[in-house]
Amino acid sequence: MKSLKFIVLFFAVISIQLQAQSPDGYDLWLGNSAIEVSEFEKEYKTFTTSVYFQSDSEMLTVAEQEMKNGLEKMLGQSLDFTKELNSNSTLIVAKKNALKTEILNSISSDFDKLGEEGFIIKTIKVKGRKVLLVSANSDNGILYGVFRLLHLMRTQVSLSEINLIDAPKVDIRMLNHWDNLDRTVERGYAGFSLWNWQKLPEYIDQRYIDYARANASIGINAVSLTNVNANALILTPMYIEKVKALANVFRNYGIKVYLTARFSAPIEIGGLETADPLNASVQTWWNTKVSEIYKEIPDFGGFLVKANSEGQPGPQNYGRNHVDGANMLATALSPYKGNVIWRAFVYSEHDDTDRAKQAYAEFVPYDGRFKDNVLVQVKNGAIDFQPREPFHPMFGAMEKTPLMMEFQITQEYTGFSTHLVFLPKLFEEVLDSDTYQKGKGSTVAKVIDGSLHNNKITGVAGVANIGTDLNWTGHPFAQANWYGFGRLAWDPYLSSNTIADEWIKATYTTNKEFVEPIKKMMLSSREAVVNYMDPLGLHHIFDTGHHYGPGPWVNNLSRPDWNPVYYHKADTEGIGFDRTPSGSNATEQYAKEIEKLYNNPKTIPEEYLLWFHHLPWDYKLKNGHTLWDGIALKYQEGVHQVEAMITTWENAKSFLSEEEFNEVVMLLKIQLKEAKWWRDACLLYFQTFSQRELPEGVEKPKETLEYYQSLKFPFAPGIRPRWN
Ligand code: GCW
Repeated sequence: MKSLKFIVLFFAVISIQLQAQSPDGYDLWLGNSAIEVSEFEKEYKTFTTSVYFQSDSEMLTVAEQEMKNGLEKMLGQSLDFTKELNSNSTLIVAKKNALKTEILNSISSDFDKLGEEGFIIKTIKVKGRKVLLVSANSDNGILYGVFRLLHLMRTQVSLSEINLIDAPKVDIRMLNHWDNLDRTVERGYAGFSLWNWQKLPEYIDQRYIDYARANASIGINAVSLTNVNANALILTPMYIEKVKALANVFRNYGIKVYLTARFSAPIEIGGLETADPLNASVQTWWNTKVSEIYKEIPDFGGFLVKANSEGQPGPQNYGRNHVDGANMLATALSPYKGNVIWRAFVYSEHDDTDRAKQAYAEFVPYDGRFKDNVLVQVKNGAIDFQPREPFHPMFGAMEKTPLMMEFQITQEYTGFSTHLVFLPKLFEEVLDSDTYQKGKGSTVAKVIDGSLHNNKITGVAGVANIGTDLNWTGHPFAQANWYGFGRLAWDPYLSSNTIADEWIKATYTTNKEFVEPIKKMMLSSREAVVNYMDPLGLHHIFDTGHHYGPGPWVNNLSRPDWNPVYYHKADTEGIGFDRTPSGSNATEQYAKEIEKLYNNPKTIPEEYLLWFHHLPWDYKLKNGHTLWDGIALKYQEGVHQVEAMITTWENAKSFLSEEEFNEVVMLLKIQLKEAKWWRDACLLYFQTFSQRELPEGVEKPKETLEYYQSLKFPFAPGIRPRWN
């Protein structure tokens, strides 16, 4: 008997060690390796001597399992969870309604702050003994509390005096997958789509469960499964059954499923002759379709719609407008409390005004006309997910419409999944921007969380960077972008510094010697990509179609606003897009305070300079350099920043397994090569206009401009497939 015990123990230890060493990244930030020599290990063990977990629902059973697995792996011992809450309990995980009065008395007012999804983690005294309590008003809150507690232990935070109350500030915290039914992913760089439509509904891949766990651990509570360049087939019964199978998995993790609705679906799969939103039979078709969906998926979230944008069908095909289209779908969804998320990413081939102005011009007049269950989803900037964009002026202009933020987590314009770019830094910059809509302090975060305008419903969406790659995101550090997105959707006031800190500690180690330099590297990585791709407000100068690499020279596309030359406007005089009153006057879409600041090249923050101004090559920057020299030096700085990232990573080697270390080294080397490629190609091209030498300190390009222009990448990943 004794020897059997020994063998079991021996294998348990081995498996803990393997877990700790598993470097493939599949565990994300949830790797529950045995806690390294931790000053809190004793404390955690004391708190887990007798655990009571209220598990009287499916969701709570899932949460209990998560907790048990996590604790056992971290503490390296098996734990007994008691069925009864008793006087020996050291850790109590239970909803408010299951707590005894003596406990409730000490915390009852806290529950008012929790809403439907918040939780409390608090050490309380029961009869002179310390007890750790995780509580909430709902199952959902408990689930989030469990994940947070495990995170706190994983990142070695003392629990002995903990008093944490946390609740999400945003209602819909959503991933948008741009996944096609053939499993390709538009702008996806991490393999194929997770959704194995052919094997669904019967075959439930473990990945679906682990994906849901990861999302729940950071508070993501909604996913749109399909590409916004939509295929109507997803709304047919065969696919609804498959979607139902996924929804059944996700439900226990508090996640609602949304689908993208192709506006012309009534024609394509319904046999109607029109999709006119004001046509009664079209409305009836959608009503019926929605009721079919809710019959199978009672908590279905609703539709995400890209309409009359980049060739997608929409209400304008019938002389109607966005309000008509969105409200028609909202009418169908509202009996079930479903939502319409209507995208504002529109710019028209028939409109030759500045593309940056078009969404605002089209949507702002509709403020107040959308139904209550419509949210308008706006990209963070007015062009398209560039490494840096000023915040979208719509965020300061629609008081009566819930505006949902759309960030891009997948790195379409920031180096695919080969570049280490920590995007929460970008997200934070946008959320912290002041719209001045209701005076100073009217930040985008306050628009998004509804506090500025008292919105009844709020949301944040991120275009997912997840696929079938073993580590989910391609680049191990791209996991931090998924993580950080979720954290910011939960609390748009979190700092990127805090997020990086949490992620590094949960993913690698809590050792300061590792955490501090790696954090510094992550936090500077976003500025690096801006510098080596789009310094000083340059934008949209990537190559055609696949968007891989530089293409500032491209000028032959059918629509002017698809050509990079439209955006940089380089000529022998200078460079930049004049969006002041002497140009397109896009600045007038911002509040007066910003307009004034931005109209003047001397007062605009220089990171936006060429976004709003066309300036001579000899224009003097704040640091005394001419514009030409300044651009060149920024490109060079970006390259140096990547070199510094490599050094940082090399110095961290002793904390990493061979595999973990090498994987990132190889990726950083590609990043360096591509940073140089961007620098050289852009500078050689712009030099044909500036006619000036490269300043001292900027490396001479190794190739000619013609060489860079000749590069072709017909098989670059993430390329747009045929849409229908
Ligand atoms: O940036 C562009 C992308 C398209 C995408 C579009 C959008 C889904 O290049 O691939 O289409 O934005 O956001 O609709």
